[in-house]
Amino acid sequence: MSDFEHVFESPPEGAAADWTIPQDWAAYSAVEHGTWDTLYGRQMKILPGRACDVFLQGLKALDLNTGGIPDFAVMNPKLQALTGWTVVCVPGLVPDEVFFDHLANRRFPSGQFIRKPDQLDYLQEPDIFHDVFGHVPMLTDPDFAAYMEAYGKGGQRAASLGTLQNLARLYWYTVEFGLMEDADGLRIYGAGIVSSATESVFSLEDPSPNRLGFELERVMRTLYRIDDFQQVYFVIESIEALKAETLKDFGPIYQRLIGEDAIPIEAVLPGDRIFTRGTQAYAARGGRFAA
Ligand code: HBI
Ligand code: FE
Repeated sequence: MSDFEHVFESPPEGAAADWTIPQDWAAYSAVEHGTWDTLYGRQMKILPGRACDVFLQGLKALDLNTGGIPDFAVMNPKLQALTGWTVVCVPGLVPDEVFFDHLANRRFPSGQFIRKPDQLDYLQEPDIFHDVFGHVPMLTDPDFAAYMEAYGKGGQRAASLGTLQNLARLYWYTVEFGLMEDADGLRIYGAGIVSSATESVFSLEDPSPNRLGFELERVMRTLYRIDDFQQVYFVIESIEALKAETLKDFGPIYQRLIGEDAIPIEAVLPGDRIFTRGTQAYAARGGRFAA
């Protein structure tokens, strides 16, 4: 059993074998469309100058601000023409192997529901705002599109090798909470950050978290937290460089990782490239949006 309202153990009634459900766009209420507009407007006050160019250009290319929740029948042809990806609806979190199979086939599973008006700032499960606003703009980039497909294929393999936790950390610290260095400084590309008003600012500007150069095996060993702002962000050089890393054979990497201890979240190690050595003051105050 699960605490989350939208998690099921097998496809719920009305879902296909691959867990997809119709978007049923006509059924969203005015309040639900308004929630999208509120969240979209709020992020667009924050993200210029903070989100990376690829994200901002992808958002524009997909035209996700036509009023209310995007209709996938309208959005998907645009995305598919750019990188061959499409977005499908699922009821909520789906089992790992189902998730990986969708990604390996360039289908991004999005929650069908949108958060309630009293959950604008925080919810633990991915809703359509996190999934579409957060993830889909990056999928317009050919290198990022290839990275996500490779992740899906790698997931299928990691599951059979028992190294899923290593791969899940890579996803967490790139796709969800990644930063990138561009000519003007650090920029956000992670979906968990760009879809959060508070973490969009915290991730770049708060003195608390460490900001360290991305190194594949280092990241694969680093623990993470799912319930609060991150204590460490990893900075990639470029999406191309990230893609190149994942085209490596992970087999020998996994072999090395098997004997290694996990790295604590707040650790700064001798080999780390340090952008910011964080004070960790936010976490020390007890976190969870402490003032
Ligand atoms: N399901 N809908 C959905 N979205 C996710 O991001 C997701 C998932 N199932 C599993 C999962 N993520 C992760 O556990 C994998 O990345 C390991
Ligand atoms: Fe996500």
